[in-house]
Amino acid sequence: MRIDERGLEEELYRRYLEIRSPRMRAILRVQDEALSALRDFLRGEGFVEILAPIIGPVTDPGIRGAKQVTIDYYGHPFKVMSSMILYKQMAVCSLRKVFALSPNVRLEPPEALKTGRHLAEFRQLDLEVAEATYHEVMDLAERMLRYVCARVRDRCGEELEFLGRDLRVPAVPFKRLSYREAVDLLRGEGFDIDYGVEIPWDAEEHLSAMFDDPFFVYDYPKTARGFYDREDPERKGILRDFDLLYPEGFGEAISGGEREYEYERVLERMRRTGEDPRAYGWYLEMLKEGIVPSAGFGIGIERLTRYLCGVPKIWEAVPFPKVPGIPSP
Ligand code: ASN
Repeated sequence: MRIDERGLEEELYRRYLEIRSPRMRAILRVQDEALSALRDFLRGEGFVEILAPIIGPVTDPGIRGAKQVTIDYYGHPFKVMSSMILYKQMAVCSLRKVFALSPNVRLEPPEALKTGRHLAEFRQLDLEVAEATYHEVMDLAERMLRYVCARVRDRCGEELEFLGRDLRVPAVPFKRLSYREAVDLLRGEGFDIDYGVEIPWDAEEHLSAMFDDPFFVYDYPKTARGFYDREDPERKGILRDFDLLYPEGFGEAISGGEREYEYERVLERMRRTGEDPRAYGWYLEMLKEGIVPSAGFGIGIERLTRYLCGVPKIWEAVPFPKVPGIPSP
């Protein structure tokens, strides 16, 4: 390891000392306002907040190369939630519009440290809407983000000034690029990306830096995402899903989509993504009973804080960051 890398590791390990700094105080005040704004906005839209499980027999497998954490639960291998997607699909059968703010653990490869936007432990606000389309939840996401930016700008003027952040309140609707359009744009910028693969981190950052306001990328290819994102019945191989990207190089903010909800289709998708259906006993049982079609998304809280505050690295937006590869407290 090079000296500067060791220096960074040391610094990241000791980030907890930052909690008393005026800078971290300002960041946490902005985050507090953002959390209140998210909750107020969603309650105003008729959502009910639920509390998500933290462990379970299976968790979200669609985590793009990150590893799940397994614990011993009375002799049964249990997973720490990488997202509560499987549970929110069930919760909407009862409450129609739900959200939950919960911690997720994803052991990203140590190289993910370089992106400055990956944490191994983070918090996500997950929401789900019964019988919605992916374009409807994109409408919701843009109104929500605009509301949060406006509230923070309005109520955290002092903090933003201290942080040197000139936060824009984005106009809606946000731009919507199909995955194909996004890949073409990146190819035009010299990135060698094959259609059908996930957009790599560096390319995504570049794409994000090409815009001044948040924007969507939708219709990802089937090969790039988890089994629960719904494949368009009329356009084989294309998912009715999306990401929202922050501008200015901040990168991915949200990912979401419509869900597969029919037992047979889910089994088929699981086979293709290499999931063992036997591990998903309770989930498949519920699908067999019948669940409502739904759409939803998750927004990473630390990334939102980072964007609102305009700080370069994700760990600067977290009081006790767990950064890939660093065993910090
Ligand atoms: N929360 C995301 C969603 O709703 C899934 C994820 O985090 N992988 O689609």
